[in-house]
Amino acid sequence: MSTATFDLVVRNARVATASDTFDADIGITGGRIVQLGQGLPAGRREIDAAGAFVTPGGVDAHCHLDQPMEAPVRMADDFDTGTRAAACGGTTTVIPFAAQQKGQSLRAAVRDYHERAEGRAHVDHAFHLIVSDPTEDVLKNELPQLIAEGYTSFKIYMTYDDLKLNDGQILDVLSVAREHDAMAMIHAENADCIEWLTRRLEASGRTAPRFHAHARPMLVEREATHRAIALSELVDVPIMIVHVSGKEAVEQIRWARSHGLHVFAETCPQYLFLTAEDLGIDDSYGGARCVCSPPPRNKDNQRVIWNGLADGLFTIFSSDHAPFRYDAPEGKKPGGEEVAFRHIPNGIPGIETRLPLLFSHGVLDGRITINRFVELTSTNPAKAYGLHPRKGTIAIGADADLVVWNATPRQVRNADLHHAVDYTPYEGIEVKAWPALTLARGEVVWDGHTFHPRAGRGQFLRRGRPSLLPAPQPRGTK
Ligand code: DUC
Ligand code: ZN
Ligand code: ZN
Repeated sequence: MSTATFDLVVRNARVATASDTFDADIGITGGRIVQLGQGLPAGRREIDAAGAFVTPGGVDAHCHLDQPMEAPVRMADDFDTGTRAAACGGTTTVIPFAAQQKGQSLRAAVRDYHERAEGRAHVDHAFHLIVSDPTEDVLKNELPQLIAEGYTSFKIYMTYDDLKLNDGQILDVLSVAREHDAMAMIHAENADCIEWLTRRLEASGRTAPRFHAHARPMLVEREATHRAIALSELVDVPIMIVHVSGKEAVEQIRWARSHGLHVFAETCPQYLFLTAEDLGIDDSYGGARCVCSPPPRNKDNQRVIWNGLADGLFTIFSSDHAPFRYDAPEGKKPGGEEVAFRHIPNGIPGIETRLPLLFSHGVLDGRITINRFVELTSTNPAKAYGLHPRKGTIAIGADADLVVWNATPRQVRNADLHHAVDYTPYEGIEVKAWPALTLARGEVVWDGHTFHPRAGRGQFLRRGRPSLLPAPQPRGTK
């Protein structure tokens, strides 16, 4: 009989959490961290981290996997390939979206999404809801029931014809978030301005991918961000503004915070590493690879986003992985055609590169501390969406989701990635580190060279009350 105390010990780790950095061995049993200390007794298995940084597994709280799209468009990644890529980039929990189609019940959308995930995921996962049709039944029954069942967050769109809500509908849905303690995520871009600009661009023949950025200038994001803040103030409920792209939206969020409003904010790698020039400097079609919304801006705005990551403006850093193949009739060339920008599916891949890009260019280049890195990529997403402290930290009782970092310089190459997309927008970018090991509930899923598949090993996570929400007030005190 084995005398080992633990299933696994990760030895000599330089552990970083959102608050501390310390040297420890990590004792793991039954997929959980059961002891932290120096000189721990033997485990059945031992991994020597030899002074390497060990961080909590990433929580990617904004990614799109196998989300139903209008034909012929289809996402390249399902729960198998998407979570495979996540694991190889150090992410051990993903939260994609169960999207309600107009006319569909929320419950049906959730049921359909469970079928898509069932038996396929390599890492743990939860679902945000997308509310696109807030009928009376949705507002009174379905949404409150689903929140009570652990779907404690949902996304609201202010743009996209098939998803957008008007202001009255947004107020209705935010009221449900307030009443039932859910986190409301908001995609803030002004749909009418975008449509008006798009028509004018089309009328003058300006339909190449680069005009996507002209149709969605910062002004449309600034206005919608301001309006989202005002609507949340009216209802008196916290919101999360997602994929913030630059200065004018950041200014709105700073203003809201300075007025005591609970406005959380998310940004993504594309706003640090891409600019509008990546959509093309002429009318060639290749820029379709980087068409996403809001669009990437310019270098000045990249600096504003870096500052917001460093100074606490941003709450979380997500990928907004929205995977479409470039050279494919179901991807960026719908039906095999080079189409006008209006018809290019919005979104870029990034689930595997999110952590290495921020670790290298943020932590190792001295822009943010390693503790802030952990907070942005793991702890705060877990807190914002009701998964903490099971996820998002290295602590006794937490799931043994861990990343051991190497410090080996390399270039990002799509050929090395594990998604099912035929490009990465980050091709050729230098990074100074990459996960040498990813453990998901104590199992090695990535060893720095090889992915260790076990489709279905990822569990669905029923979530609790988002702990970033302010403590509930006794009735009558507000
Ligand atoms: N924008 C979104 O809002 N979602 C998916 C991808 C994108 O570009
Ligand atoms: Zn969005
Ligand atoms: Zn998105």
